[in-house]
Amino acid sequence: ETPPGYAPLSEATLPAFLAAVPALANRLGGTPADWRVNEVGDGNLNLVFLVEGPGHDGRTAGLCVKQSLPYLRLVGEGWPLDLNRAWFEQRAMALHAAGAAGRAPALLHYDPALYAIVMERLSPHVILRRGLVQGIRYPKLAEHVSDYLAGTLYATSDLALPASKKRPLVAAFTANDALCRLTEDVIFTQPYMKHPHNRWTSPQLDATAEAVRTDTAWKLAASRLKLKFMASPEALIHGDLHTGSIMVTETDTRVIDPEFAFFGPMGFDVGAIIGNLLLNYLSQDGHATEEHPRDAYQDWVLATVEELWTLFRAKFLHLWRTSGEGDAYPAALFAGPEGTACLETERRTYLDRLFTDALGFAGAKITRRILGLAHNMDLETIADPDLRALCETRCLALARSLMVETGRYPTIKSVTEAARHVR
Ligand code: ADP
Ligand code: SR1
Ligand code: MG
Ligand code: MG
Ligand code: MG
Repeated sequence: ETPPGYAPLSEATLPAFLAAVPALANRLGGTPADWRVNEVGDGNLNLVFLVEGPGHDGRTAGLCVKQSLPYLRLVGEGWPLDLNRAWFEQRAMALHAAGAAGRAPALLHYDPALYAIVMERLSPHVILRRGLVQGIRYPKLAEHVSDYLAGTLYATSDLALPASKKRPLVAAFTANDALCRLTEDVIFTQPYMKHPHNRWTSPQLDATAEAVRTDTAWKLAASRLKLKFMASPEALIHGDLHTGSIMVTETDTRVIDPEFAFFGPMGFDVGAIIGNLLLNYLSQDGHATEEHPRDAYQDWVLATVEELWTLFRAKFLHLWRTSGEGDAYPAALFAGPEGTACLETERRTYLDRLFTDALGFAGAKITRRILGLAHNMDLETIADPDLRALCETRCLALARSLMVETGRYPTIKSVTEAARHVR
């Protein structure tokens, strides 16, 4: 049963919906009969339409419309899912807009009855994961993603926001319960047990999947990370920042799809992107051919991981030193040279802890893509199952080490070195 006023949009009904909002119709130009609509959703959850109109002054104009379905698209109507995820997505887009500073599509309109978001259409951007699988370099990626991460996470944390402003936001996003539970189940729980949602490359990884289920140290690490995910309202996190949630050109980078947003641990976002890049690195051996070796490309992927963390750390520290009205570290307690020095040491310790969190979450994000419900095209498009299983085995070895032996990785360089040598 869906609420009154809700119905899934279609390519046929979308023009009337847009025509009823003058600012959108005006942006597209011409009349509804001139608008071309395509449903392009390739994610796991929602409908996404791209619309193109004649625009003005001979320049075509586009829009993107994203609508919740009352179920999980990946599985079908048998798995109902809260429509309200669209509300959380548009609220997160609005709250992140200043911190993201142009690194996300502009939010143009929200229809609460249809659970439909209208946003800027990104063009000629492609999904980062697709570009990485093809071996395309994005020179600005680390700079742009670190801008987004530092900007959005710092601005919504207790370092920047007074508690009286943050607490109501934490309360509002606590209601994104359905999507938080989905993450808790499919990332932190199901890959470590027998569960009908799970799948893996079989029979090659049958013994590995079985071994994970009896690996107490790994299950404990996953559960510690789950607790951290559930009980650390540090900042408004994106909540699903994998390489399928980033759209790129050679010069531009935009983060899409924050429907899993809630106040959670910052390391979950940082770890999501690092984990997805490490997974891509290890998948490249499955895509290399004699004519198209991937070694130099693999170097670029790991250099990007290093640059991303290094820039994120520096940008977050800079924001903390230079701005913020948060209540967490009252300035009055840290006056004078001794206070300044002690606060600076505290900032570095904080970033070290965030790094450790991120590595654990990176491992969990890798593991779920190999043993859980939703897999990644980086590995899925390796046609030879033996070769795919070899890449996946390396991914799992690295993932386990990041989760269980996190203390072995004091620097990002130690992580990329481990990725290079994992067998
Ligand atoms: P889901 O929540 O179902 O994963 P996404 O928000 O990831 O949906 O969008 C699915 C796809 O729609 C993306 O992979 C991308 O191809 C396309 N898309 C999403 N937002 C935009 C946009 N603003 N401009 C252009 N294409 C977009
Ligand atoms: C049912 S699991 C679907 C996955 O797709 C989303 O993008 C999230 O990553 C979620 O875990
Ligand atoms: Mg998506
Ligand atoms: Mg999504
Ligand atoms: Mg190599």
